[in-house]
Amino acid sequence: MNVAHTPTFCRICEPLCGMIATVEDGRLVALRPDKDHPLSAGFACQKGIAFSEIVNDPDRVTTPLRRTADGAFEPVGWDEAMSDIAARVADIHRRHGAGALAWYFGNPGAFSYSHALSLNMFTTGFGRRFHLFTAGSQDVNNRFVASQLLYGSPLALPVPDVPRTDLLVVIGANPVVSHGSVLTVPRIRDRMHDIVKRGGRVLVIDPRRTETAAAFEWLGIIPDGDAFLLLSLLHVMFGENLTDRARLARQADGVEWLERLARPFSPEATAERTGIDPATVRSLARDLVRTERAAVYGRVGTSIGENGTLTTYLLDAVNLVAGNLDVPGGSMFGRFGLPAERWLNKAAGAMLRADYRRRRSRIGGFPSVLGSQPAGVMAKEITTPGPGQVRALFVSAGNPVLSVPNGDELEAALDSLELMVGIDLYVNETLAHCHYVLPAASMYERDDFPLPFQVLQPTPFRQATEAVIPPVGQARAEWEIIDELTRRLWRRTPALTALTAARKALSLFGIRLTPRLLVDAVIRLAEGGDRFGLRRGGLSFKRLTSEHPHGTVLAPHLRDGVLRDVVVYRGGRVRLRHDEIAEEVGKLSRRRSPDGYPLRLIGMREARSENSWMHNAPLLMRGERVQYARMHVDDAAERDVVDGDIVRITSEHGEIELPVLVTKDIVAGVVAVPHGWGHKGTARWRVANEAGGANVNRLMSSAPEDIEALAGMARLTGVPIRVEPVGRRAENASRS
Ligand SMILES: Nc1nc2c(c(=O)[nH]1)N[C@H]1C(S)=C(S)[C@@H](COP(=O)(O)OP(=O)(O)OC[C@H]3O[C@@H](n4cnc5c(=O)[nH]c(N)nc54)[C@H](O)[C@@H]3O)O[C@H]1N2
Ligand SMILES: Nc1nc2c(c(=O)[nH]1)N[C@H]1C(S)=C(S)[C@@H](COP(=O)(O)OP(=O)(O)OC[C@H]3O[C@@H](n4cnc5c(=O)[nH]c(N)nc54)[C@H](O)[C@@H]3O)O[C@H]1N2
Ligand code: SF4
Ligand SMILES: [Mo]
Repeated sequence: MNVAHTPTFCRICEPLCGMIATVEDGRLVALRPDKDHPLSAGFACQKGIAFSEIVNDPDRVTTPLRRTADGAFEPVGWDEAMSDIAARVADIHRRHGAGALAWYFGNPGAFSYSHALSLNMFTTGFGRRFHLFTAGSQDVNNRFVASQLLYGSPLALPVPDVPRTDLLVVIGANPVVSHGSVLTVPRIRDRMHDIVKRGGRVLVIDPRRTETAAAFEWLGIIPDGDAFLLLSLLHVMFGENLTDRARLARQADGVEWLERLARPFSPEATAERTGIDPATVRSLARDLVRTERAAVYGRVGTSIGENGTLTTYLLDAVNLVAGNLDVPGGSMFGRFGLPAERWLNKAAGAMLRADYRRRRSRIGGFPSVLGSQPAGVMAKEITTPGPGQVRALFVSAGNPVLSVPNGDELEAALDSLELMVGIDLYVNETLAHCHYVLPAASMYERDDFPLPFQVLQPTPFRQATEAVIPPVGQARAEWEIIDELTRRLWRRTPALTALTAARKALSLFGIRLTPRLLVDAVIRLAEGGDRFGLRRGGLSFKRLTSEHPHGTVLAPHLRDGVLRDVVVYRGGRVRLRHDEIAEEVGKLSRRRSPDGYPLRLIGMREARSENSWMHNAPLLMRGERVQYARMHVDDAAERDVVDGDIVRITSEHGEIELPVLVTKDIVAGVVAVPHGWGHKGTARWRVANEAGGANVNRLMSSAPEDIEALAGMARLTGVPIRVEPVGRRAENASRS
């Protein structure tokens, strides 16, 4: 038997932990944490280790599948599938134009440079009318829009300097479970404990006493109260004259405007909206300014509320005003270190800003964020007649039926499509509606370089990997599928024709225009790269995999004082004043609380789930895991509910039933329910289907007026609900 132990890295979530893959005769049989990885240093979580079960899952799709008349799937050859798909796309395009075509790009797609780059070229080829939807409108798109407003580019993303900070304020994130997001810090839990060990603090502001809050300090907050809290922090920093005004004037324009904006929001005035004692807010404001190295960090919890772009803007504003932006231990910017990076940022920023202003979604008129539209309106884009109505939809690496608001509406809409094609490891709840399901190579079956995460690392680090095993069955990497589709459709648009011509021209010189060629160029031109031979011993994709299989640290820390390079506005100064922001602040006082829904729903992530897609791995489902709704003891007592009882949770938009766990570790009036459950995919997702549970997003609204205006983000937290008991559960509740 041929056995190899190959260093590589996990790409389920953002720390990208180093892994050793045990490969026997071309089969991935085990994964273990890589002790020689400079940063993850022998850490991997349960999901990462269980991934060999996903690779070898008997329920996995390993041949192309075609839906038959009776709704079942039958295997079909690649060529037959691709020629029918291409013919049908061509036909729909000829009859209705590019506005009839759409693609939903899910979360795991962001972890594959080749998938992301090839899709980008493909959709660009079809022009501005092509509909691109991504998981970003349920996750992070307001982070991009806040950056665009403040720094002039959606790609300027600040990260907390976790290795050096002495006060980390975590708002609406749970890194002990999530392992960090829009922030690549392997072993983040240990790194946070280091802060405390060196005499610092980690304060977690969250409606639930999360696993992170329990390990550090917890400050409870009323869901969606963050904008009020952050405005109050600014109010105190300005009002008590804590800020270094000379420094602020050097870094930003519009400081007086921001000061006026925050003036009405004293901690006393906002206490009712945050549930936080004014004295606590005042002392936090002072600490943030007076602690030499302090940073405020927010994530999903601050993004998916009613005014997430405003909240995200305010997180950065607090860091700026406290003197914590672009300084060691504060909120810092990573860079690729490309030649002329400032110029490239400027060009990209200007292009994306223009796209944001010009390109609007047909339904709801939402601006385009990195070329995408809100997935919340995808169902209506499919069902609303007129030019631009979606008739053909591709879904790669996504499960929007479970991940976007109002999955029922989306499911019904999917059945009206002329063509639906999925590219995935599984036939999930969404792909069950496809005409064709194409088998994707998993992360260990493709080469990789984590392109978007390079600038999100407080410790600049590079690692690349070749495929560890060949694709299982007939699976293919997404870029190859997209490449093949392009080859079959190249006469459709001038841009695709040009792409194909460029490809042919290069092939004359023996060069294949692939995503690999592009990413290799980025590695070689970026910091530490070989600059195509100009820098001896520098990095390339090849050199990374052959000479640094465990990865290599480029520098111990990020450089500070780079604001002028990162901000693409004239003078490199942060721009605080925006009418859009003032409008969002105006909306805060007009928030609606419907009668009859006294409680607020929030989400939570679980250590052994990854959104909707790892519930078929037996290792992760051990101990009969159950999806629970967690509610406060007082709220439970009031409704005569005890542990294990089944309750009905009703919002204005839908209802679900779940067993309850009663807890003191949540702010009273709040109920927490994890998303990604409620599986009912095809018979293939056997373990997941048996796990039961409910799709919490049935409670969420997909009405355009409920979608956040500036970034098209779904509202998935702070949703008004009521809870009533419907029955006792026979067996004892087991904690998941
Ligand atoms: N184990 C595991 N890890 C994951 C994932 C997973 O599903 N499972 N998913 C991955 C993905 S796709 C992402 S984007 C990241 C997300 O990474 P995180 O954002 O760190 O993870 P969440 O658990 O979503 O954290 C959001 C927190 O916000 C809190 N919250 C909810 N509403 C509010 C509010 O109004 N205000 C405040 N202050 N807090 C609020 C919630 O209680 C929760 O603790 O995690 C990634 N990692
Ligand atoms: N209520 C509520 N809803 C939420 C959230 C929340 O906090 N609360 N979080 C939101 C967030 S942050 C996110 S990111 C979204 C996620 O939403 P989606 O991205 O729509 O869904 P996932 O559940 O991540 O499904 C990923 C799919 O990709 C497949 N897959 C895995 N690896 C690969 C691969 O290499 N190639 C291909 N082609 N397929 C692959 C999996 O089998 C799975 O079917 O959910 C969002 N929805
Ligand atoms: S924390 Fe777990 S899932 Fe995330 S990268 Fe590391 S091993 Fe993979
Ligand atoms: Mo996400």
